[in-house]
Parts: sequence; structure tokens; C-alpha cells
Amino acid sequence: MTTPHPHQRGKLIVFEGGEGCGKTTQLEKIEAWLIESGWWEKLTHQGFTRRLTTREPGGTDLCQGIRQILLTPQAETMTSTTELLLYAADRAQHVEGCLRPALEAGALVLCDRYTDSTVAYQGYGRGLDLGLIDQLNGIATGGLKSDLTLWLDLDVEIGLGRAKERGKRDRIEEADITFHRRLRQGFAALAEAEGDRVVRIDASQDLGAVTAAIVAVLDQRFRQWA
Ligand code: T5A
Repeated sequence: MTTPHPHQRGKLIVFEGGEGCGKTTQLEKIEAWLIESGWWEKLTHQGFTRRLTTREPGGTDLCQGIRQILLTPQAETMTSTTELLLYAADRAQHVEGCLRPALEAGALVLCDRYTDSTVAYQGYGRGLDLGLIDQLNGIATGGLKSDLTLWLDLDVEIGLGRAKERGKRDRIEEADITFHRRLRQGFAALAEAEGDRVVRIDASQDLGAVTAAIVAVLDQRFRQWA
């Protein structure tokens, strides 16, 4: 069990989901909506100092190198443990070098993937021990949890189809379909266990409807945080 960092003033909102679920597209739409809706102005009056958009893996210069190793298909098969430790290393660097300083300075952070991806992909997908993953997430983050995770839930075949259309597949996308089905169950289990922190969004709708569903959740959350 992790506890929030005592000096955290900002908020961490994470976009999660399986392959091709549309979270990167939605994150960009939400950045624009924050300004257009007037919410960002209101949030600055409440003490938020700046906005930051970032991602895992690859959120800092050093993390870019780790991302490259993680996602590039290679002749030598990467073991699941190596994969887990590389995501943890990426996260440790990202939290200390980027997320924690930003949050302590009062930022509203939008992050493309975070700890819930490790539970879903390495835990449910690869079948690694969930207790070990919790421990490792705790070490890598020093207890920094998302304030809100938006899980964009989409049928696995549709998501992989979208990802395929977009171009060359990375090392993780190449895994077999049952892996992707298991990780979807992982996100479902997280939403079930931590319903206030992990909120399911139906990502099978058209772009505008998905954005509207996310906006409804954020509207409500921002009011709670005020
Ligand atoms: N990973 C990550 C782990 O295994 N463990 C971990 O701990 C972490 C942090 C990261 C990989 O690493 C794994 C997960 C990933 O496999 P990545 O390159 O960051 O790799 O890739 P993804 O996170 O999968 O993100 P992508 O940017 O590739 O895909 P998105 O964000 O799911 O989708 P997006 O927005 O790019 O959209 C995909 C396509 O669908 C279309 C878009 O236009 C785009 O072409 N689209 C829609 N089409 C129809 N209707 C909609 N509603 C649509 N929304 C989007």
C-alpha cells in the first residue's frame, strides 16, 4: 500500500488502455479543451501553476533510450523480467526527474501511461507476480499514485487493427492476441478494485463521443478538487 507524497500540490491524470485505444489522440484533445472550456483559467485561480504533458516510457532524455530498447523488435528475445525492470527504471527516472518536481510545483500533469500499464501488461499480460509488481511500482514511484486514471477500453481486435493501420508494429504490439486480451482484463480488475482512481471510458465510440465522455469525468473531478 502506497501513500501520497506529503508535498504534492498538483494533480496527476493518466491516460491508459490497450494498443490503439486512442489515448494519445484524446490526450491532445483534452489539452485543447482545457483552454477552450475556460477550465485552465479556473484551475490557475485554484493554485495550479502550469500544465505538463508527458509519457511512459520515454518521458525524459534518458528515458528515451530505455524506450528505444523496450519497443524496438530485436533478434534476441527480451525476458519478461528484463522488460519489467526496464519499465521500472524508466519510471524511477521519470518520477524523480520530471513528475515529482512538477507536481510539487503545482502542475496539472497529463501522462500517457503510468503504473497501471505495468500491472496490466507485465502482470496480467506476461503473468508476472502482481505482488512483486506492486512493490516495484512503489520503489520506482516512491509512492506517487495517479490522482485519476482514464482507462480507454476497447475491443482488442479493433485496437490492434487501428494500431496496424497506423504503420509498423512495435515489440509489444507483436505479442499474440491472448496477451492483449489478458491485459484488458488487468485494466478491468484495476477499475473494479479502485473505481474512484481508475475510471473506464468506452473507447469504441467515435472520437468526439470519447472526448465528451472524458470531459464529463474531468468536469466532475475538477469540481471535487476545487
Ligand atoms: N507498456 C508501457 C508496458 O508494457 N508496461 C508499462 O509499464 C508501460 C508504461 C508503449 C508500449 O509500452 C507498453 C504499452 C505499449 O505497448 P507507445 O508507443 O507509447 O508504446 O504506444 P501506445 O501506448 O500503445 O500508444 P499509441 O500512441 O501507439 O496508441 P494509442 O494512444 O492507444 O492510440 P492513438 O491515439 O495513437 O490512436 C491509434 C489510431 O486510432 C485512431 C487514431 O487516429 C490513430 O490512427 N483512433 C480512432 N479511430 C476511430 N475511432 C476512434 N475513437 C479513434 N481514436 C483513435
